[in-house]
Amino acid sequence: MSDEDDIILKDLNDEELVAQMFDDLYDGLREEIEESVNILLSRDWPPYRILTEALVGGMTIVGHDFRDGILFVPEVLLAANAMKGGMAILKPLLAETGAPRVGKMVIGTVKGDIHDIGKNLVGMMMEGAGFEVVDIGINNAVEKYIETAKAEGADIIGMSALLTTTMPYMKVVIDTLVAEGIRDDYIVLVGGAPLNEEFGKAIGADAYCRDAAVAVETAKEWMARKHNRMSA
Ligand code: B1M
Repeated sequence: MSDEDDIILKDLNDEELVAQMFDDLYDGLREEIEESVNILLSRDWPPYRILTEALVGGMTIVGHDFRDGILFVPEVLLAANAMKGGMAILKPLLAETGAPRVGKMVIGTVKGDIHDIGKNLVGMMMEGAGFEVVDIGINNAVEKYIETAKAEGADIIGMSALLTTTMPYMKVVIDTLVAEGIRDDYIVLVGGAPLNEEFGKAIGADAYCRDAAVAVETAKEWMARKHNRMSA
């Protein structure tokens, strides 16, 4: 039996447990991550804190080593799978605020891009804040965004891109909305690690959202503006 097998997660203090979660995420150990998330919940950690400090924190380390060629796609997939295990436990808790629906968002990752963890997180947080979320998944062509937004009567179109090669596709979607004369029917929010404020402005999005919490705040702000405009 290895040393790893000897660790009793529930015997670790909070700091040790989060450090262990970073290791377990790195090693793609889904069951251990799920157990640790449940332990932190039982210690009254708010779901959002577990998400940001333990799960996103651990994924950041994975990201650095992926960038530096220490980890490769199969390992990162395992880490992503472990992260999703933790997120699945937190999702209903983040969503159970019982707030009235404040708006509807269609969200998806753009064409050519299969990264979905950040998008899922944004969707979860938006649901938790009372938004209705229609998740169209990954690798979305412009038609999918627009058809879904129309069919669902969405207020917001949210786009995610994690690659420098796929982020320009966001402009294709926005340009198509303009060409169809429906740009002003939707609040367009964009996000993803390689983006920034300047890029968001340059492609004609309403706002760039640095993270899921900012996405929620920005969506609320823009929905309030929309309501004010409509009642003016
Ligand atoms: Co990929 N990958 N990956 N990858 N991957 C990155 C993005 C990379 C930065 C790694 C690196 O080199 N350091 C790099 C991109 C480099 C670049 O373009 N500049 C990269 C690469 C190169 C690739 C491949 C090309 C590798 C290859 O095949 N050679 C390939 C591309 C596949 C494709 O999409 N066509 C690839 C594949 C993969 C996996 C499949 C192995 C896996 C994805 C699994 C999955 O998503 N189901 C993967 C992963 C996991 C990563 C890293 C390690 C982690 C991404 C992540 O989930 N972060 C990533 C490194 C990194 O970002 N540090 C990397 C955690 C997540 C919570 O953060 O997604 O940023 P993030 O989301 C945040 C915010 O950005 C924001 O809020 C979220 C929550 O706070 N946000 C939004 C995101 N979307 C939003 C939408 C909004 C609002 C806010 O709308 C309103």
